Amino acid sequence: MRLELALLPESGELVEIAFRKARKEARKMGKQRNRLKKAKSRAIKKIEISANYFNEVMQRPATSFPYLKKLHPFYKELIGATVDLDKTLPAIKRLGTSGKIALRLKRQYISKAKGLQKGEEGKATAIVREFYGRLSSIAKKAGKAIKAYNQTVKKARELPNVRFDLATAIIAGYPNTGKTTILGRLTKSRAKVASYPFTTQKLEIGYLTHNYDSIQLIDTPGLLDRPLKKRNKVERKAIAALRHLGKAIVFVVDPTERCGFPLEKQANLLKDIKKELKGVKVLVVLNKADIASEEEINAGKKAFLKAVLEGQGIESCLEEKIAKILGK
Ligand SMILES: Nc1nc2c(ncn2[C@@H]2O[C@H](COP(=O)(O)OP(=O)(O)O)[C@@H](O)[C@H]2O)c(=O)[nH]1
Ligand SMILES: [Mg+2]
Repeated sequence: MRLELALLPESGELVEIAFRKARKEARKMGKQRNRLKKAKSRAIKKIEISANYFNEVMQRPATSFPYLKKLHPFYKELIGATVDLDKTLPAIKRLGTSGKIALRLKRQYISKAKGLQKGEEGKATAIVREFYGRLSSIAKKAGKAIKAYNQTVKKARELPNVRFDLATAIIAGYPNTGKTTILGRLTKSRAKVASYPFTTQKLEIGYLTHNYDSIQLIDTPGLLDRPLKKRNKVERKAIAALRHLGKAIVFVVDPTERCGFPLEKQANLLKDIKKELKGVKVLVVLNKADIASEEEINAGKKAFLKAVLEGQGIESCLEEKIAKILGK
């Protein structure tokens, strides 16, 4: 399962929270008759609480660092489609350093407060104010790194929940060729929809059991359903990420061309996908065989050698063939 990554407060909000916590803790302190002691201990408390909180927040991203670094290559590439992971990791380091700077300042200002003499009670507030100013400026300088980290977190939270332990085939083909229908038929359940960390694309995921083995089938509407040259950079990166996910492509063809795309176009799309996802195995399915004429089926077989016939009510061996190309 994926870890829930937390967003960091933006720099202004972060110091606001730190100051509020400090004020609250200082108010809780017991009564103190001695004016100097009282002023000193409150100032020290405020400095301590605010700095410690600030540092604790700044170290949080480092805890998620191993998670981000060890992401499955599919996720890494998917996040990488919209966020520069190479910039996120230095940002995390930068935040950790800011936290440490705050701790160093804390020690410095606490000793300033400790050094106050009788008659200097009024200076305690000034010391705290000065410390707060320094903390604000550290936070401000870290603002960019906070934003960079939060952006990565947002993308990581949107990652589709797929399983990497299962043999996986990806369904492709022009719209209306019958991909969703086939997914539903094979997996006998409504596909689970998983969002993508960009645009409106969603993955549709189904599972089938073959000889006690689970197989994951993933439909990628909006990605593998039109020519490569029509896709933007982000989409191309997402397609590249699919390489890490599936060993095989189930390419759905509509030989009746009722989907609105001639066979030639459908064949070109397959060529396109093969070029982009080098090395994946491909199983071509001639769908809608129940309504296709003999002529249409023959044309389909000619355009796609070794294709499997599939259609509503047709005794098909699609499951068997998918399992076979996945080596199951
Ligand atoms: N006759 C027939 N129609 C089909 C078959 N598979 C899908 N369809 C129809 O084709 C249309 C598009 O199907 P859909 O699964 O949504 O295609 P997708 O866009 O590739 O996911 C729908 O109206 C389906 O009912 C099939 O095997 N036989
Ligand atoms: Mg569909």
